[in-house]
Amino acid sequence: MDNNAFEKQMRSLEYFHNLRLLPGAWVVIRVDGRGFSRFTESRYDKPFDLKFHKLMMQTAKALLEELQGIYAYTESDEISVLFPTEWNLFDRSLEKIVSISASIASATFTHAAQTTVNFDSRVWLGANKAQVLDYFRWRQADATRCALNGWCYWTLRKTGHSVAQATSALHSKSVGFKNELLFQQGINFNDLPAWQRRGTALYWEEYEKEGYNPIQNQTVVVKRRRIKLDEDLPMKDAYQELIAHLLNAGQVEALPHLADFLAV
Ligand SMILES: Nc1nc2c(ncn2[C@@H]2O[C@H](COP(=O)(O)OP(=O)(O)OP(=O)(O)O)[C@@H](O)[C@H]2O)c(=O)[nH]1
Ligand SMILES: [Mg+2]
Repeated sequence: MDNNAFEKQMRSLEYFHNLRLLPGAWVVIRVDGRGFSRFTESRYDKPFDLKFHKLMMQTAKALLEELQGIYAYTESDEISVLFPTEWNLFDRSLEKIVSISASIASATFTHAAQTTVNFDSRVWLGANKAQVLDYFRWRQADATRCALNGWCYWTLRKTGHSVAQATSALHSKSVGFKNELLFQQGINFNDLPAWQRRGTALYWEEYEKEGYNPIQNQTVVVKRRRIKLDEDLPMKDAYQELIAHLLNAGQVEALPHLADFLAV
């Protein structure tokens, strides 16, 4: 076999390398911390930890910036990043997108936390805007369900219940039951921080910046982009309206700048 034939044969065994995301589809990449139940157990406050939350936001910011997404949503140990239909990074190669997004997330979190972690990554494809709205509503419902379960579970554990007792006390129980359980311990679920119950969003906004043009010797106003942070997301229909607004490239009302939050 000559060198060319050998090269071709070997390349043909890179079997998945030609896979491309469907042209014209909306793309969401979701990364998720690997084994984070164990990783968070001894390192962070339960059920929620502000330090951990900030690390997740920093990771979401890196993904949004480096991959040029239009919207990122984070809850628990996962981050979803939305890309427009015309997004063409890495020629829409599935292998590249999945591996590089997992790599960006793992490296960013590891560097910021000074502890090695891994993220997995997957791709979701949406045929139209309605499916994209459903996707984010789905992840937000997951955030709410996990927050209620997490608060109940750790409230029971902190009041002397074993793993088995806490697990069985919550098994197949209704939302009403869980809310009441917390209420009996002086916790009103609806008063807990919105980022815990509804997740957090990051997206781009345009702003005007004053600059100086030395050739014309005058002050000019230039448009710049920066990432906004929304930790007080609405729910259900109102949340879908916010996403619909972003899909239509609308402007969202002023919110605190991410850098201000991370500096706290
Ligand atoms: N202590 C603490 N744990 C958190 C926080 N946010 C998320 N977690 C935990 O992260 C875990 C995420 O769950 P999963 O992604 O389903 O489980 P996993 O262990 O990461 O498993 P794989 O994703 O399948 O690798 C849950 O156990 C959460 O309790 C937090 O703020 N504090
Ligand atoms: Mg995980």
